[in-house]
Amino acid sequence: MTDNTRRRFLKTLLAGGGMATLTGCDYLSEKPWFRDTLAQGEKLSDAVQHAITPRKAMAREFTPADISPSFRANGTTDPDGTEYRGLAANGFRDYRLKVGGMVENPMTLDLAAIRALPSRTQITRHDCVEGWSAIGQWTGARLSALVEQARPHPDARYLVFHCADRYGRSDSPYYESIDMEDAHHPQTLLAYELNGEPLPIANGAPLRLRVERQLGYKMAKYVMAIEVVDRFDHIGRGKGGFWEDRGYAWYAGI
Ligand SMILES: Nc1nc2c(c(=O)[nH]1)N[C@H]1C(S)=C(S)[C@@H](COP(=O)(O)O)O[C@H]1N2
Ligand SMILES: [Mo]
Repeated sequence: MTDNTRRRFLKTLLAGGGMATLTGCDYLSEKPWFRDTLAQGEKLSDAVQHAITPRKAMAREFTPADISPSFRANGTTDPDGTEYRGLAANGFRDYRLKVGGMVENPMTLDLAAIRALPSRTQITRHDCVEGWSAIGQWTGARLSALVEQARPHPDARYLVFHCADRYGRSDSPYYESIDMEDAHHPQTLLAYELNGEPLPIANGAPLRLRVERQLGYKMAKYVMAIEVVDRFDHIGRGKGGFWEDRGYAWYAGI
């Protein structure tokens, strides 16, 4: 195949609902010509990126011996809002996670209810876009279990995570979003423990997202509410997340 044919092939996939053809099919990423095309830095749409990345694959997991001596904290490390301060002062006893938007069953859950959900523990590497990584052990509720309880409408597409903090001096709270496929990935957690201890405030207490196959900025800390939506162009500045609104990619696959 010549470069031009390849390019036309990709365009046809994009135009013709090619997602359906590719979904669940990873063979393309194994073809050298296709990898070359990627390496040339072609501007592929998120849809094609998603289709060729084996999204259902598991992120690498590590052993206890690999855990970083200290897990670096980044971004907000101590939210200063009065509501959050009050919750923290009381050991998050009054914390409630709200789950709403396009769901049949809106929910308000305290930490006991979240801890009662099916859980998972995993040792993974966190990669920040700024160029550092840390390995930690995360325990949390499987997001898929929570989503199933909430019963999303059939046309719901994304989960938006609304956080307690305003990063830096921003006038808008931190937020993030992921799609239903990542929400159902077995390693996607609402984590409440780091290295076997309750999640420290610096790392997002009482609850933070782990979406292990993406970069650190996707992993919303201080999650207060989850909104199920079919689009996010009306939230924040419309790009699906605090850093996305400031130029970062929405899909930050690693
Ligand atoms: N609410 C909130 N979540 C956030 C951030 C933030 O500033 N506020 N920073 C993000 C970034 S850039 C990274 S790398 C990770 C850092 O997580 P850590 O503090 O546990 O290392 O949190 C992400 N989630
Ligand atoms: Mo980051």
